[in-house]
Amino acid sequence: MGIKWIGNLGLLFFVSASAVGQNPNFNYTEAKVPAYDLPELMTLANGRPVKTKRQWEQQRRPEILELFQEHMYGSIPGDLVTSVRFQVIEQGEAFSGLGHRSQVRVYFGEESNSPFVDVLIYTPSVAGAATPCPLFVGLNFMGNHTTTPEEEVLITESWVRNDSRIGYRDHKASEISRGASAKRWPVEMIMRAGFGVATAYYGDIDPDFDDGFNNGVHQLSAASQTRDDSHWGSIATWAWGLSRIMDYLVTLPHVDEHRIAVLGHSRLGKTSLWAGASDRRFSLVISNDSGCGGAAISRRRFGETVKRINTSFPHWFCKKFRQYNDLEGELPLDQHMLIALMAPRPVYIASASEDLWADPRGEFLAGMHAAGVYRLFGLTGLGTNEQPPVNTPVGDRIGYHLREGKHDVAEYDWQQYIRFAKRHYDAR
Ligand code: GTR
Repeated sequence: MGIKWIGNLGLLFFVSASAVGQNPNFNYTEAKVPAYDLPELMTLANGRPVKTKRQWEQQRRPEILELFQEHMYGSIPGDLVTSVRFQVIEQGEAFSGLGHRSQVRVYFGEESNSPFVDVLIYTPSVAGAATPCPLFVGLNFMGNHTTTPEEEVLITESWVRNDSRIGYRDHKASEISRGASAKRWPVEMIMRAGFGVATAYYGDIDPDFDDGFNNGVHQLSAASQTRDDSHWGSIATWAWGLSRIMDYLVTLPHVDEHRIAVLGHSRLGKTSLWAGASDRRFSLVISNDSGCGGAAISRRRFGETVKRINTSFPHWFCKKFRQYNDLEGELPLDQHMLIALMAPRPVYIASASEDLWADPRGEFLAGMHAAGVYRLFGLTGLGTNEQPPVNTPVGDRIGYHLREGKHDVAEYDWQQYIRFAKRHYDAR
């Protein structure tokens, strides 16, 4: 806590926690984390212990998946129309021959006016790159053209958040934002490492505002628009969109369908975790600073809380999740169970030291408490119960690092994801 003297107004006031840019009305002190008991990961609803892979796969895993569907992310409405079709819109050589670029429209439906998501795909043609190649796929926040300087990349016509710094007005994207988030998508570095990368704008799937659930993929389901207590929120729609993108990626001869990793940052890290839990075709799952509703243990009430996230973003989760505002202890689940749903696949959890809002320690602990399931498979999870210091990656089948710095996706993060993915994919 600091004290600030405001010139000759003679006013003294307190500036708390803002040294790290955090909301001062929330807890950032480890000593103030309430005592809590996590729901048992390795005990069936009928009270029996889970002792075999088979019990996990056939009983406990489906139980946990259902808990997350019912109480948190929501379930896919039964009347959702699920057909997809694909159209290649543009392709060519990328980054002076380093790789190949293609832009593909994935339509959610047969009709010409079906909603669609545009997917930008880069695959490497550098010497030594394997064909078919492993690939990272993840959604982006501002449109595909912001992830790259390449001028062929289409500008989204979907709703965007207004932002005068990048010329986003009247919820329309602009040319001046081209490449604005390229630092988060080091495509050249990724391709040099032998990986492909695919991305799509999350707002193509479902615009990120509380809009009564009429647009995006909600048009494909009448039930989705009236929303039962347990029908999906936006995070689940984005995750579903990632699976439809996956439907296309697995058709590509130059991409290895068994080596496709899903990743996401922040709200899109919550999304990559839910996508990985719901769709096991994603063979490796990465959460970058996903925080509350992602990798962080909700019961810790450290930084962002369940009540706060449901209040600021009432459209992200199912309505039932609101019942747990200020009542995290009543949740029949916590986020270590979400991490466990990835097993036995490799999963990576990344935090940043100044990102207290996302509760780095809570993110580490979720990985730690998921280890029991990996042990069933004869695998080591994090392999440690100590959160490591900054810039010191740890872990075996569950990877973790605490990057020094802010809430962001940095080159350092990507270096670790590439290293982790290489280690697991090359071992096959
Ligand atoms: C914040 C939100 C976080 C995180 C972040 C983001 O406002 O509180 O849960 O999702 O947005 O997605 O950038």
